[in-house]
Amino acid sequence: MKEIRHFINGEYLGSDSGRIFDDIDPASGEVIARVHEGGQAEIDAAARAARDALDGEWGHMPVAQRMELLHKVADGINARFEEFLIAECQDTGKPRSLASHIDIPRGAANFKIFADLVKNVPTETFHMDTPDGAGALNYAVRHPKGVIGVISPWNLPLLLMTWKVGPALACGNTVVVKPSEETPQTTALLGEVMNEAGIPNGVYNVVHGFGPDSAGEFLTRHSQVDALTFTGETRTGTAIMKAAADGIRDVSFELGGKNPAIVFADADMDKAIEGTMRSAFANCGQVCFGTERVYVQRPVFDEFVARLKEGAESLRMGHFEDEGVNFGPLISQEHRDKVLGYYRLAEEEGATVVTGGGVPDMDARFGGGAWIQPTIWTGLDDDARVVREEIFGPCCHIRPFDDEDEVLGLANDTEYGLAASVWTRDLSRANRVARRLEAGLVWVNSWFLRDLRTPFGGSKMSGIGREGGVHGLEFYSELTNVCIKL
Ligand code: NAD
Ligand code: 6OD
Repeated sequence: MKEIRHFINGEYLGSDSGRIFDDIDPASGEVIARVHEGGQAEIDAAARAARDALDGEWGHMPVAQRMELLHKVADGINARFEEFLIAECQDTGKPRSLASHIDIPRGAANFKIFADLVKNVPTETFHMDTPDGAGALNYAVRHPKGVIGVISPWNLPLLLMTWKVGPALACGNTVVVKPSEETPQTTALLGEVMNEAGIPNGVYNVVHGFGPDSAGEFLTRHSQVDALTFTGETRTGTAIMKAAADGIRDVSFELGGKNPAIVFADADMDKAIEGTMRSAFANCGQVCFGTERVYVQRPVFDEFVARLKEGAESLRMGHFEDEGVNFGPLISQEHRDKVLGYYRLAEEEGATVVTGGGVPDMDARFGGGAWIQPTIWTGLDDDARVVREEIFGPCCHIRPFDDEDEVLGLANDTEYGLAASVWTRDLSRANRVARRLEAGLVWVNSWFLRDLRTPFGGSKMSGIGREGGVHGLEFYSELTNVCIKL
């Protein structure tokens, strides 16, 4: 049985407490690995290593050399692509096609893109007039913020962790990562790549464990951690923000969503169906900016519902290695219980179940797996809990609308503000609607089309701050303004 240890100061270490937990294959329910659970001692050691690395070689390394090392990390992930792929698919159950097109290549790209960006970002300068006529020159200097605590979720484990670690290291920080307890493998494997690439000890540290009263909470409370970046549930974000208040530490949060898709009658229907299929069902619906509310203009409502149903029923469930599979299990039995609770609630709230609504029949090898049917509902009231609360499963509710103002009111009537997609051939309308949507990301005639140089994040309860491109630099670095009297 595989054993997964912490990665601290360049070494794989067990826990002082000897506490171990299971890493479960969500497709079968079998134990894949045994994981060391970190406590205060491991977080102390990791934070100390990260602080020492800042004061040592890494902190004094010329920028060009740092960037060269980050390119080597990306190359190292690509060189071990298959190993990362299998580890990610085992931990999450996601289809190989998804991990090989998105998770692993993006995991590598996150190091190159941010290294190149930091190398090329200009410095702000202002010349100012002074009474003596000689003037003064102002310029801003960027410094790393220090030790960054990174807390990541299970849905896109390598991608979402490196999306934070890439820019953090590019800006010269060091990190202590607490990956999700559900998906420890790729974060652990990345330690080997860091060593192979020649990243100095203590720059990248990993402590495994849970959230409350475990490695996650201890990391958020540690006095040597200068800032916290977190992706996960809004409720967890609240707890982390309270912890960060001690020491007035900065936070960057990517949280939950209840994202709308708006389909106008003039949309290219094939593309709208294909895009909504992906946004509702890809990764078994476990994508933060996935669609759970679909608004379709009345003239095409019936056609849209019928075609999305047909699409959902044609998804092929199975093991990530099986030919043609494009739909995996949910992450865990616990999460399936939560999603099935919403499936039952939808019926209690009066939904028409267009398709799905339960658990599929799977063959014996998947007996203990967290399988669930892709599900579509219609007919719910706008204040139904199923329409208002994030479910994070492969499901959506479809509702008809008549005009632009009405649909904007419906789409914005949520406490979340992460993402939306708009389907129409009328680009003036697309622009008008996109600008009035209360969301950090709006896709027009597309979904999950991501350029890493663009700002990413949510408004309202979906997050604080923007990462991506130069926007991440604001979080991952401190600015000093130097004013020279000439
Ligand atoms: P989660 O909040 O339960 O856990 C995320 C991480 O936080 C895990 O590593 C967990 O161990 C840790 N954690 C939990 N409680 C903690 C605490 N009190 N202190 C410190 N750490 C703690 O989220 P999840 O179940 O892993 O992921 C699903 C959620 O994440 C969904 O709500 C989804 O919308 C959200 N998400 C958002 C984005 C985004 O970019 N906005 C991306 C992916 C997932
Ligand atoms: O693509 C990204 O950069 C990103 N942060 C994706 C988030 C997906 C959430 O599930």
